[in-house]
Amino acid sequence: RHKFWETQPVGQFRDAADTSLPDGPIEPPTPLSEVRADPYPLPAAFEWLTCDLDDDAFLADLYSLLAHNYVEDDENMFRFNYSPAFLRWALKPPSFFRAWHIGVRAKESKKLVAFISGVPARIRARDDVVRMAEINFLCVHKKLRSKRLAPVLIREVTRRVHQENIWQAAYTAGVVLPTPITTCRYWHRSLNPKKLIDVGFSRLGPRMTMSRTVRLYKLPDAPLTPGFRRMELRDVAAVTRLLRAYLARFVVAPDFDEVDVEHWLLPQEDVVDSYLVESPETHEVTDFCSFYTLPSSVLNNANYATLKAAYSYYNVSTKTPLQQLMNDALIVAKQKNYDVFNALDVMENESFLKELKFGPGDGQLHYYLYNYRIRNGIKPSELGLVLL
Ligand code: YNC
Ligand code: MG
Repeated sequence: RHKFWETQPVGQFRDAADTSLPDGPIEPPTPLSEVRADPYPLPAAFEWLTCDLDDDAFLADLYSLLAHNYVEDDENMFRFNYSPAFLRWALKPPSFFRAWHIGVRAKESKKLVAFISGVPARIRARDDVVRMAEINFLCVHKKLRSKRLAPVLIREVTRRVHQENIWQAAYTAGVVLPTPITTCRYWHRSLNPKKLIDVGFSRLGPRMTMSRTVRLYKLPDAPLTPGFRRMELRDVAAVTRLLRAYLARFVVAPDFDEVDVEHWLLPQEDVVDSYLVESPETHEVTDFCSFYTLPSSVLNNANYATLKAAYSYYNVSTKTPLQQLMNDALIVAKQKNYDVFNALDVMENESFLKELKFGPGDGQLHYYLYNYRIRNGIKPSELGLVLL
């Protein structure tokens, strides 16, 4: 039973067998004049806060709320530790709406106790390019859990998205809700196996010694593909062309233009890294790979406080085989001192995961669309969308 989700325009489990329901929007837009004008009520001790990510004091409060209360693994050994610079990048893309950065604070202490955010995106489902909100960073302080605050946050962000005449959204969650469009798995490639074993992220394989394990995951010191280099501002047009042509192959994918690519893919230290292959002969950009930086706090370990993790983002191969390109991505991540490189089984990632010594993780990541039905769902390999 989902008391809240059963009231929302999302694919309902009970409709799964109904073949008469068409793909596309579940409900039509309502006239803007009918969108509720006032914020939803909060319990009396709390108030809404429209956040200013340019204010370093607010950003520090948001960082700290998430660092202490955001997503943990099933065994509560690790917690995501999004950096302040990452949060600014994730929440301020081109044409972002400040009203979609929504905090809840205690009236008396002014302490930030909950948060939810949306950012605008154009997402294509089959041949329908839809303006959507990408919803992320839903967080309620541990001391306020199970009091039905999350549905209030979700309704409030929905109201503010509707005020911009946007009626669809995309989001991911580790929990099962009505109804995933697809369910993905994370795969992990050890870069620093000794530390990963020490903190309990991975275990020494059967009949493996530490020195054999270190040797197994060893990588060359520098990328192998001639012409492999960091992406620069001058590459935005070429990368946009490569990426648009590639993402057209997937059933659900973002519709990126050059402005989006400059924001989401131009490298920013310890936030997002992008590399490409420029042909040494023709100077044509033929291949592209990228990853974002999301450390995890290591809870309760005497030796280490954080794991430095790289997450595979968008990759396009036209000349360099994808496996060779991703091997170079692993090499630069190792050079930059990441402990682990993670990738979902989306797009064509399955084609390199096993060969490059990624191992399957235990958590699943479910992808959802709000007010948009895709009747039989899609396979992870049909998904061209990576949310942060
Ligand atoms: C979740 N992750 O099922 P029912 S992901 C959505 N996403 O409702 P309460 C969730 N809904 O089942 P708590 C959810 N987790 O009764 C729970 N729910 O219908 C639903 N964790 O609310 C749940 N961050 O306040 C139930 O639960 C109802 O106090 C229960 O709060 C939940 O960012 C939460 O994992 C997640 O901070 C805030 O546990 C809290 O437990 C927490 O009693 C750690 O809520 C951090 C964490 C979630 C990360 C993410 C994506 C969120 C998407 C939200 C949905 C967006 C819909 C589209 C809106 C725009 C539409 C337009 C147009
Ligand atoms: Mg609650």
